[in-house]
Amino acid sequence: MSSAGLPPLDWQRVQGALGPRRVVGRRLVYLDRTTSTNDIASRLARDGEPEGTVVVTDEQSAGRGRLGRTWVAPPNSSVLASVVLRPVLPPSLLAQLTMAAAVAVAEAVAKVARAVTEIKWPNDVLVEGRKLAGILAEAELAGDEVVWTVVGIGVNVNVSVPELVASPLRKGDPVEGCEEIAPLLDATSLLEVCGKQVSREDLLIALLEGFDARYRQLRHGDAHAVWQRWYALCSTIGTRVSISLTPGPRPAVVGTAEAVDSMGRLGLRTDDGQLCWLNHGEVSVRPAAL
Ligand code: BT5
Repeated sequence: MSSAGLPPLDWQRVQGALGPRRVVGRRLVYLDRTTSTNDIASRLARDGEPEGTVVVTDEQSAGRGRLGRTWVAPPNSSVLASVVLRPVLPPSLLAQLTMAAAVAVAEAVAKVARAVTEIKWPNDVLVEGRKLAGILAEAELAGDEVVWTVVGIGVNVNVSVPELVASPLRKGDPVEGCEEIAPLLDATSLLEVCGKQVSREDLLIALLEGFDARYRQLRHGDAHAVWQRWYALCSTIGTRVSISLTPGPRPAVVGTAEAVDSMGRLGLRTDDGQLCWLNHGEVSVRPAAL
């Protein structure tokens, strides 16, 4: 099982399958190679791009995760997409977009690959505890308003774990690169899960259709429906977790994840009985020993 020799994305097929009466996927911008789809989508958004445009690529030279981390994907192996949105939401509710995207990934994977996924707070989609997909939302704010937001989604499709581990990490940053290899050993892909290649086009079409439906729910004031579906898929609630507050060498907070509210904050019951509300921008989560 290898990603060598995989064909480029048939983006015309994706474009043709997306009907005109939608928001997400209204326009598709395909690049065979780029730095990061989030970079391109942010630049388009800054230049006034209407919402719904999706930037997709087959290869990123500087794919990003949160907190300056790297996202790796061998060429032609993955779904790498960023959606420009202009939501009428206060910045405190931006996590709802990440939730909508995570639900769309989970449902697209169920539909196209018949695989059961779970969501790890705040933004990972896992299969049997292994990371299949990640979401990176970035936004420009003006005071209390969101000017634009870009929701970047990466899904490991036709790639094996050894190939992910062997993928070049960010150039010129070997120390951070090494620290980022260990989590890749806990990654998975649809190739690994299904034992055969999965159509990236079918997955991307289902993903964009699902994201469009969820985004419409948010626009029509039905954030509760998105949150409810997300909550049902989330495997973090009820588990013991260790949360490191980053950046900086502050000690981890350990407790039981008790709830996630509509702002996407995790309610952590610490061992002294206090309930702390943690914002997803500040933490990384690991399972904790009992
Ligand atoms: C994420 O960050 O999970 C968000 C990833 C978003 C990637 C998409 S791809 C399209 C768009 N353009 C971009 O440049 N980014 C978005 P975070 O939770 O910080 O996870 C990053 C960590 O996951 C890294 O430190 C690695 O350890 C690990 N990782 C990197 N690549 C991975 C992969 N392909 N599969 C699983 N884990 C990976």
